[in-house]
Amino acid sequence: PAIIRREDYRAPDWLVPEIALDFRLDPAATRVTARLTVRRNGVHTHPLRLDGDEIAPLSVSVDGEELHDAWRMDGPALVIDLAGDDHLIETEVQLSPETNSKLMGLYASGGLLCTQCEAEGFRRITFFPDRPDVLSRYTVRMEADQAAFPVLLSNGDHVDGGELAGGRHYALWRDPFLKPCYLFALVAGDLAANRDSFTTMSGRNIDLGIWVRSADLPRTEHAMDALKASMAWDERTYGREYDLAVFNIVAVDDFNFGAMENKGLNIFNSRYILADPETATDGDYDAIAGVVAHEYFHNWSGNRVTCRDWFQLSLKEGFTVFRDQQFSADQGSAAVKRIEDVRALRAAQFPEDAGPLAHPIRPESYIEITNFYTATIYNKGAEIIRMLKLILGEEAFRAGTDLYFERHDGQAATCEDFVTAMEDASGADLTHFRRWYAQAGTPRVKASLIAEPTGGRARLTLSQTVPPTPGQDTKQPMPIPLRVALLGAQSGKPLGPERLIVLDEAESEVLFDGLSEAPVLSINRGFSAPICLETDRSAADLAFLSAHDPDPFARYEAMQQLMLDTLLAGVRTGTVESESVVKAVRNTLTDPGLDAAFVGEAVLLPSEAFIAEQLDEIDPDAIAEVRESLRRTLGTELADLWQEIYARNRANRYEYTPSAKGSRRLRSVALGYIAVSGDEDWASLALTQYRDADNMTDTIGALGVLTNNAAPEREQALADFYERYRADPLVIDKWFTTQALASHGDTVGTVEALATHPDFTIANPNRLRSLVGAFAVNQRAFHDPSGRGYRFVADMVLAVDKLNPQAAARLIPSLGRWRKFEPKRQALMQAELRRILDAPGLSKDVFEQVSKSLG
Ligand code: B3K
Ligand code: ZN
Repeated sequence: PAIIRREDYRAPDWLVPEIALDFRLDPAATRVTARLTVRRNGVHTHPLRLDGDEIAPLSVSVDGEELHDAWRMDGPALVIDLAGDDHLIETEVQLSPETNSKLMGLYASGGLLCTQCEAEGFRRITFFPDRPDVLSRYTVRMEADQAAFPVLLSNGDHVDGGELAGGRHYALWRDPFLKPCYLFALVAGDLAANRDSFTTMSGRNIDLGIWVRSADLPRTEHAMDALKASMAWDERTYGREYDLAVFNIVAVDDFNFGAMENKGLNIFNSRYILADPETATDGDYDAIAGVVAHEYFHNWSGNRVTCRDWFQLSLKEGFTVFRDQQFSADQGSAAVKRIEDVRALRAAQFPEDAGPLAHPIRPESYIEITNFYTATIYNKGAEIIRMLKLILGEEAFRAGTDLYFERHDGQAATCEDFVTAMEDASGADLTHFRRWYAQAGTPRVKASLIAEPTGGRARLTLSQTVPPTPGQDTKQPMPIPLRVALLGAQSGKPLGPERLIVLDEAESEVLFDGLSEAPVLSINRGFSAPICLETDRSAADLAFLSAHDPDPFARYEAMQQLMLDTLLAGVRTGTVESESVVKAVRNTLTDPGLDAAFVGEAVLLPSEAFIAEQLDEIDPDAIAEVRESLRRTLGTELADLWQEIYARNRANRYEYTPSAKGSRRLRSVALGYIAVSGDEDWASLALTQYRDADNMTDTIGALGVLTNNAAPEREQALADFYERYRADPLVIDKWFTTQALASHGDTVGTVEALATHPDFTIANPNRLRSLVGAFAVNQRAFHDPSGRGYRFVADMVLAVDKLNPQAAARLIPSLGRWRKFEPKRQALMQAELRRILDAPGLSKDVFEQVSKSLG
């Protein structure tokens, strides 16, 4: 397959200022007529080239005359030779939404017809220059059977509609804003709306609608609250006002991604809309608010200002993730949100950056762009924006975003445009900062503080290296902003104000003086840079920071580092020196100044995968054993405390407040420790929590603990859960996931058996992810020494690839990390990757991921 390169970008030969689409909708045979006004762009003699994918033209006409020989197919594309500069092109195609299993283009989901066009799905609907720098004004007419599809939605404003003969009806929508075709959407179906309204800062009234099956209406309140909060927040924080008169959201059950920011008509995976306390966890509630905000924020960062080409994807995604992170931080505990975001970065992005699929946030080439909707583009992209804000300061950053939106409104922009706007607004020189866009790999920073015995002085030495990544052997130093403070070893108080040190050389030194006591180093506070940090701080220093650092993130981080050092030493030596961890955890559990949500995060051990990341050669069993042993020790040594905390945080009636959420979180963490503490009653405690719970957080918290630990109550609870929720697919997804993530027993066998369960299907991306996606990140089970886990996932990849290549390709990265494992597993993993590569008819998606992984 062809490699697309960033350096090959050329402006489009033809522009399409206007497009009128006419859909005669039918699940088996939909007719699409497209009328394109095309205009030659610049002086050239190139023909008009319209992308297509699995579609064939039924007719082609130019300026009202049907053509028979002036067009040709070049592979999937339609090519028309045109003289002159302005023409009207009309094409007609027929689609079969109900057999579209790729879920790209127009497809059917649970009786609805809906679309997904990003990145290159529009070409599956009609012939068009499917690239984000072609911006058009859209008029969309839809016609369908009125009984089956009473609601007809598209982008922009509803301008006309009515009944037609034969039980049919139509609707006409017009979007006044120019947009790239990836933001086109339509939905047809039997839907009901939760309707509300929002008054913008300039006093305009916006009609809001969240469209779902009518039975699901009661589960849309939380999403609606989040939408209104997002609209107000973007006005306050970025001065961004909504621009159309309507904003609609539709929830669909079959969706490749989380959600999609189509102009004025966001389409969501139903898991990011539907929630009530009985069926959604606190984590689900948070994710819903975050995704609703994210898609809403795209209206400016993505839609009003879009991307010139797909290499600029992080321009909209990194920035928008940053904006949704800020929003969520402002809604609840900023410290806990930061901890969660960093944990997600470390779980998904750091391994990606250290493996065969590493790429800069602005990649240089791709085979299939869908493979680049990655944690790097999204989450590392957000960290880059966060660093910009830190370096420039709050005010200059806002001046920069204002300038960016003003300068590029209605345009398809580049990452370079964003950085230039930041420079122009602030006067800063960001020449070196641009390296963050160009270089892949997580920088490693070493920091060492040497206090002089007398004179109140200390010297901080810093050095950085950026590891080689595919295609980039040598790297230049990055500008790394480090928030640094020194704390007094006796008083625990900061010795002077926090400093922002930007390390932009390979090595550097910073002097501190006027220190009134011996200092302890607190560095990369708030995770000010996305790096791996190595310091020579002792266990005592880390324990001290975990108890005294006024920056909550730094406190959490010190504890994590202490735990990690202990665990890594355990893997090396076979014995776990748990004393300082036990003391530090006790200290955290008994500190009256800390809130429950923070404590719940701080006392969790680093994940097996994160421990693995630190090692040159991974033995998953050794890691699991050492981690389990430290977990058991914490359970037993602090048994009374866990019991007391469990009792103290016993929920009363369900409430969705930060403090009630924190209590639920800490209580489930405590239950987990009680289960490994040797307490005889743990299973009945868990079962009682399971039975008495009035919310899904407590229910699944108990079920998870039961599933992880062998007990007869496990089967009982799992069977009960299934019976109770068998009619609710989103909850049954949790039932699959809980078992796929289990850390005890024969998880491989369980997962193989679940794959034959009548409720399992590879056609629905949520269900596929709930079992196979979850299993592939269960480090111990997936890496079962027999290789069965690898074989299972590879079989799934091959089966799914025939239906939905995007979904199949997402399963590759876990196998792709083979180089990091001990030799036996390496060989087994590589063999499965080869077996996939040898399969006939592989998609571009899977081919790219597998060939790069073996590469
Ligand atoms: N922009 C969409 C991503 C769609 C991905 C399609 N492969 C969702 C989002 O990031 O908001
Ligand atoms: Zn996005």
